[in-house]
Amino acid sequence: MFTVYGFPNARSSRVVWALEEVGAEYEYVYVDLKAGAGWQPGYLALNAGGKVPTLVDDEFVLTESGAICTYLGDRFPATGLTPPAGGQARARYNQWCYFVLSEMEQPLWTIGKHTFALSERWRVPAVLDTARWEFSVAAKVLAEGLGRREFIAGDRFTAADILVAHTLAWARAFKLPLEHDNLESYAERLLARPAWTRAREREQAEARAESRS
Ligand SMILES: N[C@@H](CCC(=O)N[C@@H](CS)C(=O)NCC(=O)O)C(=O)O
Repeated sequence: MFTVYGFPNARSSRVVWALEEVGAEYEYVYVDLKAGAGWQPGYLALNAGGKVPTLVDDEFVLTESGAICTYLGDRFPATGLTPPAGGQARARYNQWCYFVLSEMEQPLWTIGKHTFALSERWRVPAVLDTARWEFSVAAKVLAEGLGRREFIAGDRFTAADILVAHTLAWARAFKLPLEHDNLESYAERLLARPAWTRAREREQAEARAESRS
């Protein structure tokens, strides 16, 4: 049985999406980041950064959303969520996972941190234009890499699509233009997947349940 620790609209949504795609049963533990639940000693013992997501698979504890999505794909090989390790398809999959987390998510999250996530005393508005430009450069690389294909890392849906589409969903939420028609239609298509809808509903329902208790 898997347990995922999360908070709605955070990077835990990627993991819940992956769990829904592979059809795994899982328990969801709501970590109220706004109330400082990430910094409680019990949670810090699982995730030293006090962040979500964390996945627990029996005794095995794993952090980092990209690593968790890849782990889930490898645990359920028949789903094809990750290409088999050792081949070129897996190398291509890795390429896009690393690209989206280092080149796209970073400028985006810089914008997020310096507009709403950090407390006001740590915000530096002067970085925003640079971060927007960096995001636009990365979006061009992604658009060229995607071309007319349906999925980012080959001819089938993989966890790389989860990481990319979730990042594009954040960009839309931050009102950043994706600037490329193929990225717009990719985001539209991927974010219409039933597993993504179920993941969002599950996280919202868990948060509502927690606020009532
Ligand atoms: N690189 C980590 C980043 C995790 C992360 O920053 N999570 C945010 C929510 S999206 C968080 O928990 N923030 C709480 C905090 O920084 O105190 C991953 O991808 O899992």
